[in-house]
Amino acid sequence: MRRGGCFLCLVLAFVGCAGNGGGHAAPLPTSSIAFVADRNTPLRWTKKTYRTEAGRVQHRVIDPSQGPHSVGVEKSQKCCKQRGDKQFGTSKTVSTGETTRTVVELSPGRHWAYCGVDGHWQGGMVSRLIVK
Ligand SMILES: [Cu+2]
Repeated sequence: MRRGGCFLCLVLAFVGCAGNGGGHAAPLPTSSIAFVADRNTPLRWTKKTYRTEAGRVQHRVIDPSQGPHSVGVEKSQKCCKQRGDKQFGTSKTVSTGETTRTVVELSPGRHWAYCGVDGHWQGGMVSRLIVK
């Protein structure tokens, strides 16, 4: 019963945090980027370079193309996923016609936005992400 009670407390605390009314609610994103998979050229984002402000950045992955995509962000000299590259997480993978949103905390610097689906970043689905 004691364990159950604690579990319920955790659930309530989580629900409390989910609303925007509480002082401990997660801050809203300060900026957002729309990463659109190019519908004309396979394995490309529509922009070679994306720019955003530092802070909590919402990434939207929009997929009007054939095939699944996701977006991962890293800070490194050379993309992608090499030893020592600082990763900022990867979004859910979306299929044609779908959109997904994810929020990451970014500090100023030169980053990469790559598709996390196997073979996609290797095939060139990598763009620059400049954070000011
Ligand atoms: Cu992809």
